[in-house]
Amino acid sequence: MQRKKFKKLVLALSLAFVLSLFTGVYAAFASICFFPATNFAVGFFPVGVTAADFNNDGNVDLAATNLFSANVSVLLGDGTGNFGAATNFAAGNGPNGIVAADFNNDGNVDLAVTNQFDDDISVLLGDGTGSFGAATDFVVGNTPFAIVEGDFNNNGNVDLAVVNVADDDVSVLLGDGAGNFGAATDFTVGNGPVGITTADFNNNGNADLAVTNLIDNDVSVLLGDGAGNFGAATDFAVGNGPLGITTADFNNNSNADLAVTNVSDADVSVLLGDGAGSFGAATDFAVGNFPFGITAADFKNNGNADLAVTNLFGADISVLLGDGAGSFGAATDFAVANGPRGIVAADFDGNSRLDLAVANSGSNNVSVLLQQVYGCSSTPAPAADITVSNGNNAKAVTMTMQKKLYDLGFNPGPIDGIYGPKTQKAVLQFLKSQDLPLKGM
Ligand SMILES: [Ca+2]
Ligand SMILES: [Ca+2]
Ligand SMILES: [Ca+2]
Ligand SMILES: [Ca+2]
Repeated sequence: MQRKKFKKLVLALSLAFVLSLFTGVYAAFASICFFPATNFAVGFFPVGVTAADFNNDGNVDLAATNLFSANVSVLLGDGTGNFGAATNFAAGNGPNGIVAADFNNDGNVDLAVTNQFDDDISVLLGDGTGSFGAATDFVVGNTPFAIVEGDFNNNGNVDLAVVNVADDDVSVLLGDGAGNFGAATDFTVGNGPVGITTADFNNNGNADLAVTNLIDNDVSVLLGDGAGNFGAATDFAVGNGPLGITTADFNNNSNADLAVTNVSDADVSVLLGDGAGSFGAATDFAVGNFPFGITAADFKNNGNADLAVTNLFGADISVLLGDGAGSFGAATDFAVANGPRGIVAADFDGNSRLDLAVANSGSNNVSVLLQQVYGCSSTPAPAADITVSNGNNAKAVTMTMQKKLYDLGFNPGPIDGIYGPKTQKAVLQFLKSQDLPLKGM
């Protein structure tokens, strides 16, 4: 009897505690904050960055291309947002774009980088311990810049597509699933292609390509035929100096959309897709000085895709929260180091909130920015007065808590008002993610 009473009390206290934290979270929901950047040294002039688990320990790792040291730096994550010292693996001359995927279907993540000064790409096969074999190079066009991976011929093997700045085309290389790639097939785009992304823009099950043309101030969209070929480019106007490009569904209508950084306009152009391969007129959203890299991710875990942009001359990044209708709120800027270019979103500290990593070309390091779950407060909000002492409203309160846990990405089991093992587990995971004491639970 005593024990039962004690358990009830503990539950009541726990509920009050957890709900007060949620109050704090929701009060700050309209904003986003990251803890100050932690910088990790890499090679000379890092430009590209990608994230994946290279040593199969469940923690997200980083890889960055060092343009002037002809190598790739790999930093293994410890799952708390920290990274070990960089290990460097040789690539070609001028490694720039980088992509991580499993090219030889052995379950270990591999890397491919564009060698801007060699007119080829280097493929480095991962061994699953965080190490990589010697690079194998495959010829592409003149001055390859950005790179994407996808299955362009629908055979289950990862393929690659690269923009060649000096050739005004895209090289597509089909993978054999054993780590090798066939000869490049080139597809014409606009003038000065620098950025590339892939999605199924016409909803026919075949991957398509979209490319930023820096000189033409537009985006070329090439529809894939599912056999590794692409149709003629259709161009869509954006702002001045389009460079970075990413894709996501910004208005939640299941059609892939595009977002592009315009370096000369200090803004981002968003183009909403019609699901048939066409796009509406660009809507522009202001960001920082010389916006370069861009990534789309749902930072708020609210189902709406957001954007994060590196501002090359601003030494900062701009984050724009999406409203799920294709529009974005005002940019919030976060300091990084000098010359930020590549950017990638991933959950580095395992709290189900997406963080960011940025390659700082002028500082020879990578900035890691961990997202604050409490919005812009570094400490939890003070406890709110929520009373569940009599048990009268415990069910409703528990249901509210379960729903909020669910919304935040923790699985509380059925939202039924019953504080069962699954709900308790979710509460514990939530508390742990906040570095909060588990005493009394
Ligand atoms: Ca790892
Ligand atoms: Ca592999
Ligand atoms: Ca398609
Ligand atoms: Ca859409």
